[in-house]
Amino acid sequence: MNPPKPWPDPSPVDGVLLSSLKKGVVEYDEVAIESACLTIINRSMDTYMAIFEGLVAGMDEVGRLFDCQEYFVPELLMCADALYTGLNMLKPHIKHNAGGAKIKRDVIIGAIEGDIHDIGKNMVKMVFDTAGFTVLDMGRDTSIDRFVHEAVKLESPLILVSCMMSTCKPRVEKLIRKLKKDAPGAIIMAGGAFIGPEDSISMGAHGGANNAHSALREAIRMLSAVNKMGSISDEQNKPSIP
Ligand code: B12
Repeated sequence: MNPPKPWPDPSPVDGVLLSSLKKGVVEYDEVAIESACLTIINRSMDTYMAIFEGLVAGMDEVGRLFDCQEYFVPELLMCADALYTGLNMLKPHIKHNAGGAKIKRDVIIGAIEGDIHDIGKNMVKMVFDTAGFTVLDMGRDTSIDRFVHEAVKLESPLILVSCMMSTCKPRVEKLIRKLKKDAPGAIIMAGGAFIGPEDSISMGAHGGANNAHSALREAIRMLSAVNKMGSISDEQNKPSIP
């Protein structure tokens, strides 16, 4: 069963606008996206929902078209540009919610060395930003040394590693080993196309998640446990959310 979405079901009119965003990404139609975004903003619609149910849903469809060889890399690049056009318009209108559990809120995030995919990483970043975390974004193709350097400097932050390429997974495992040695107080989560919560844990991380919202929930659960216990034990080191 999918975890509940953090927004109510859209109204029929909202649904039409979400479909326009989705179609705009799939058809890399930046003009259509701009026009739908303007209407969404003018209607004071939930822009957070619009990003996930419209733009990200469109990119999921693009992934499917790539898998069945209807789309190739040039289309992917244009779809990504279209998605970012919408994201840049909608992001400033997201309502922030910094309330909730009293926990340390320093996060570092990056896509692992060799991986230039950054849409998923940026979605995860946005969700943590919106929840009041201070996020240091190291971007894509981030070296192991940079991850470790920032983790040590920030003293036990939450570390989020994004990896979309199966060929980069061994590098994520190497990074996790190094982080556990050099920044032992940090909580580490890995995620991406081929890294679900169980994979992340079997690679040595403390937790993982299949999407940005679950990542936030899981991170808050682990950070709260650390707050209570002082460190995260193997027993707590289990994903609670699919
Ligand atoms: C768009 C895309 C591209 C774009 C990326 C644009 C950009 N700025 O990111 C471009 C065209 C550049 C690209 C390039 C390539 N790509 Co590409 N790409 C994709 C595609 C279609 C969609 C990815 C995406 O953005 N999804 C939408 C976002 C929102 O979802 P997401 O990334 O999965 O993120 C969510 C979760 O995974 C999770 N998450 C993500 N990070 C993290 C981190 C943590 C800590 C947690 C908890 C969760 C989490 O939360 C996110 C939000 O909910 C995927 C297919 C797919 N189905 O994933 C292929 C895919 C990832 N690409 C693939 C490949 C092979 C390539 C290329 C090698 C192609 C080529 N021949 O050149 C190059 C890679 C170059 C490199 N060195 O990295 C393969 C990888 C296969 C594999 N076995 O590794 C895929 C899976 C396609 C496929 N089915 O073959 N790609």
